[in-house]
Amino acid sequence: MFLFLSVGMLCGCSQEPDKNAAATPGAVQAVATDASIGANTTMSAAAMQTTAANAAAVAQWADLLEQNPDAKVVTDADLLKRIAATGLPWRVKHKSTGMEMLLVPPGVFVMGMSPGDEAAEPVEKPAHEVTLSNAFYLGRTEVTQAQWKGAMQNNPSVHKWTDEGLTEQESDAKNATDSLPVDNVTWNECQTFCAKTGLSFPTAAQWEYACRAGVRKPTYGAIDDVAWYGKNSQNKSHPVAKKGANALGFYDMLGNQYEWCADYFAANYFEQCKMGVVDPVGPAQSKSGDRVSRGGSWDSDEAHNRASFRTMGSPVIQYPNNGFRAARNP
Ligand SMILES: [Ca+2]
Repeated sequence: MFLFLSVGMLCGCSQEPDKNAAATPGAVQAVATDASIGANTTMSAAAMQTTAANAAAVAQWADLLEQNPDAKVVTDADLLKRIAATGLPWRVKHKSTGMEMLLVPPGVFVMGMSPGDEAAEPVEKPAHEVTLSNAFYLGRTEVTQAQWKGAMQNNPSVHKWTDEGLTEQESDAKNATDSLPVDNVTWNECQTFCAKTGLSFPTAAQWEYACRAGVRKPTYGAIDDVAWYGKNSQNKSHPVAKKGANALGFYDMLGNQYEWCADYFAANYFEQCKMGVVDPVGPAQSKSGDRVSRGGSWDSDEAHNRASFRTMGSPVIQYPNNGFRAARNP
């Protein structure tokens, strides 16, 4: 079992920076508060002009599930208002993959270290204001093995366990692992998936905004309630959407699989952003082409399963603890 541990994977501990190296007394930190999160829900005239066209454009690639946000799912009242203000459909089903996607409204948030978060590492500092100008859609769950197989006709995942005691071959034959998140997929392979399906990676800023869903704490709920991580995962990934969702309705933003983002990784990138940034897309390049990965995983400890934690991986290496979540512009 778990042969993957010996075949070149980077486990959570080796993929991630040494958290013991994070103790940097006096490191520059911008103190962020919930009050600093913008609350402007007024749509500009230009935005109103394009909303109808955007809604029509959404119908080209997605089927409508629910037009208006459900207050039982979007539990943050401000975000609920912002979603409604876009005029765009809230919950849709991506036609080519069957993926359920939720609208994330434009807004302003504080990215990086949460106030008082002693686990924050230098790469999470300084916290800084980020404006996201445009609404976007994001997968309600990590990309599943079923969705991957449908688009790619293969399944590189190493996690194929079920509760039914099946062999891997039997499990494949019965599609018993379809609801597990895909893992062991390189950033480049995920890019191919996106190209085939008309989807994209979220930027790291979009990812963190969606993960926080208005929360300026390290996690959006008690860790055991919202995440499969080292202490509760039994050393494996789990079917998506079994833990509690965040205030936008997204599952497993923390834990289960790490999630690739679009951005190149640079350890000091937040220094460049500290005066505030609009629609950041990350540094222009990185040392080895490394890409950002977010959210922690089934094999990482609590300190890595935080909204601001960010790490990186090679775009050509498969990591059994790394999958992704797809995004799409309206
Ligand atoms: Ca995840």
